[in-house]
Amino acid sequence: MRRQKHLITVSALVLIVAVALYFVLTNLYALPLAASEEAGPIDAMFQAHFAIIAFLFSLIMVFVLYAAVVFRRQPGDTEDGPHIHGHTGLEITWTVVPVILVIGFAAWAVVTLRNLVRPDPAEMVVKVYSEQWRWTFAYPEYDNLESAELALPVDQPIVFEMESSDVIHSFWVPEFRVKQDLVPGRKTFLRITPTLIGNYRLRCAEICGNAHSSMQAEVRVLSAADFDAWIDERQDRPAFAQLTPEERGAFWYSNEGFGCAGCHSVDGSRLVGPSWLGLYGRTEQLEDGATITVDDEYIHNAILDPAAQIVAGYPNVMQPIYEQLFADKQAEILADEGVEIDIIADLIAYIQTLEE
Ligand code: HEC
Ligand SMILES: [Cu+2]
Repeated sequence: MRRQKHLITVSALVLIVAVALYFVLTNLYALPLAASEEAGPIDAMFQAHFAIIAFLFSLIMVFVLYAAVVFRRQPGDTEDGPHIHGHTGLEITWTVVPVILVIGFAAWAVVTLRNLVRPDPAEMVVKVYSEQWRWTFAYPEYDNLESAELALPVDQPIVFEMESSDVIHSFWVPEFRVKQDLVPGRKTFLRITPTLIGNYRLRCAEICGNAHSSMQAEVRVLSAADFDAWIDERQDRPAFAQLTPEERGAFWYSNEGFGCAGCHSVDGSRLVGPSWLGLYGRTEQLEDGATITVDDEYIHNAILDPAAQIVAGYPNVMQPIYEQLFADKQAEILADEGVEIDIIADLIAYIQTLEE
């Protein structure tokens, strides 16, 4: 009779603590907004894990604490406790039940993964290129249009074809849940169907060097009409030859151009690198103790050979990649528009407009 009373009390306690713990866990580890079709099945697995973790933790802790408190040694009790030689039924139960659970979860995971990677006949290809430390996207269905921000039409299945030109990076938008590494020398794929219009952020999820934390990109999920407008706007961009050097400089600076904006602000605030506000003509303290005045030549060198002169107080993380990138772009414009453009001169013209 007494035994039954203990059992009922413990069972009730286990249940109450498990339910309470489940609520604490799911609120403590609240999952981000779910913005893709893939998020549904993954979140369901998370919730099931939380439920089982809460139950098992409660089962063990309640038994241990209950026994320690209720069956503690009474004052004056000097007897040994009864000798117990195990319980075969119990041992079989606590072996078989977890085995079934683990196999069940494994089967569930395999089925979920297979569904997540299955090609969809209606999917749109978006290419993803990663390098230390920036993302570039290309849309083969729209003349290979290139962009530094990722725009996606809502409810459209997407397959990302991903490549890395240096080290391992990882494509991760928490709201889409799924994540995939980009591995140099091979192509990797990731499939998502965005379901919620909004702005998100892509973060590299593989530590990939000094400026890993700044390897991010804007992700915009748009309605079909807004996505078409986004494409049109980019395809109908005025010819570079028709812009002034300052306008071109501002474009090169932006994330649609060469992404200097990721590390340099134009409003005086400090990002990874120094702000460009009031840069031209400024007296700059270099790491080696020298002082210089910022002029055309200094900017030229700062871009082409960033490691040669480091601004004091800043990390040496700017990559020596721009000479090649600029040369390629200039050749492309020459071929398209028949004009020679000097991207560094454009950038200098733009920087000169940023007076304090
Ligand atoms: C990954 C971050 C990053 C990116 C992207 C980046 N820079 Fe920098 N840049 C820095 C850092 C950090 C410094 C300061 C350290 C140094 O001098 O190398 C710097 C310094 C400079 C300087 C010297 C500034 C001064 O105050 O003396 C210039 C000019 C410059 N960058 C131009 C550019 C241009 C143009 C681009 C785009 C084509 C660009 N940077 C892209 C991080 C970056
Ligand atoms: Cu990275």
